[in-house]
Amino acid sequence: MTRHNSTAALRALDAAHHLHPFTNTRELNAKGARVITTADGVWLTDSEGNRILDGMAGLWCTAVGYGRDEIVDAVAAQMRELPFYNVFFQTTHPPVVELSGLLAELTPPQFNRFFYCSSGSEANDTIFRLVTYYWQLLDQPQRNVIVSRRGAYHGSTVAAAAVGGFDPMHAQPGLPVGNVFHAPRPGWWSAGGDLSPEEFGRKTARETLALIDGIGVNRVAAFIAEPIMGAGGVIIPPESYWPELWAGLKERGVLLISDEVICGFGRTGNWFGCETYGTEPDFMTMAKALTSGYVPMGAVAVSDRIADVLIEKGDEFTHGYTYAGHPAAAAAALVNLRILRDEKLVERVAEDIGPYLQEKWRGLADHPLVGEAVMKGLVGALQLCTDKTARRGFPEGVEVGLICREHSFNAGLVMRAVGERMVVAPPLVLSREEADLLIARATQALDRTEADLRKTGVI
Ligand code: PXG
Repeated sequence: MTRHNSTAALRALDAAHHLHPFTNTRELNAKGARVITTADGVWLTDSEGNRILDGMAGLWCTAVGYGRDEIVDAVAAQMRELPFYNVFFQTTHPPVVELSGLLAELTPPQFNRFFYCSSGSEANDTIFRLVTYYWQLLDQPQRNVIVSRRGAYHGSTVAAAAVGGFDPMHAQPGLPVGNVFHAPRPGWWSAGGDLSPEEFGRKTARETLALIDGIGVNRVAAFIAEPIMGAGGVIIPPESYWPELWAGLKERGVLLISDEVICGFGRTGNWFGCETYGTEPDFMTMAKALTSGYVPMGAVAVSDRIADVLIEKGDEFTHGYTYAGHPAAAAAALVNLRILRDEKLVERVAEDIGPYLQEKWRGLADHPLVGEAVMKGLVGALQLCTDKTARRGFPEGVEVGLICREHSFNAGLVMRAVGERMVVAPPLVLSREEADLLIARATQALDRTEADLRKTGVI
């Protein structure tokens, strides 16, 4: 067993020397970070010995759950055999070769070539460079605009942050957002007004196509979107949205980048979210559940029609990362994907644990604080509100999501707060008993949040 310093000592050292991502350091240091020490299955243990059900799969990553010795052993064996070698300068190595072959089998038929990196952000940066290079090779260099969506998260590197539609990131100086346009997102709760979700889905798709037409189709290189927006609050689009949008993109010859960093590898009940919604993207961004987060890895899936142009017309693609296709990461990905395939975890999301949790999750809509309770596959959200019929949120300054998140943690469940939405994306190995516990603990968190809000007179 690993020995640790005391929680207080770890917190003090962390506060003194560690700058955390997406964190207000002053606030964090005033209270001290939660220290997670071990994990197994869907369970985390903190430095005080508390067992917490991980409703967020790490950070949308650990599809196969924690403690899979098969992955650990494969990584250890790989590191003994070949801990590192690069894939530049006309070299390769067995794990990355095998991984590429397996990805070609598991991804939709148009994908047979893969470019590697270490994160979703790097994968998106790679795609942006590939997209503009592709149009340049086709003698259309003016096609360099990327259309994204408001509220989208596509990563934190400079290009990925610029393309994302996350306002607080754009408010920080220095992002070159010039060639990016943001379309509306299909979040019915906040923007649907009097329309039915289906009408609203179609309307949002048409607005997106109108934005593209306004920019000029001959200037638009690609449209990027997640099948289901994840970090933006688990925005599950109305069923009408993707068919309408996909038909319009195809008609206009605008490339589709499906950011599958969260939706990929079973999360929505198919291997990829684009399969759930019937689109045929030209690129897929992959990371997170590619290795279940055991070792960092990202990848870009490049469709045949793009790859054929790059290979036949292009010269050297002057782009690459030292750790592209890292042997240990590739070994982790290989075993992780085989677990997903051989244990039929994707089918399990579609046919068993997905429907089971969805039904119970939707029942949370009866709670006085919950306006909508939505879930597709194993990714869901609760919209917190003060008035369900008027779809009204909370007064300025009431951080209801953060209050609920704290109660959730204290009840032994990790839920993520996105504004007034509570989101979950548990490991795909979640059992029915654990699903029941997830619902019981989410209910407890909602009850305690409601009690707090009543005490302070907010509701
Ligand atoms: N695309 C999508 C759709 C993502 O969700 C990235 C790209 C970037 O991946 P990397 O590996 O560079 O982080 C992401 C990442 C959250 C949260 O709080 C979500 C992400 C990252 C950090 C926090 O929900 N998603």
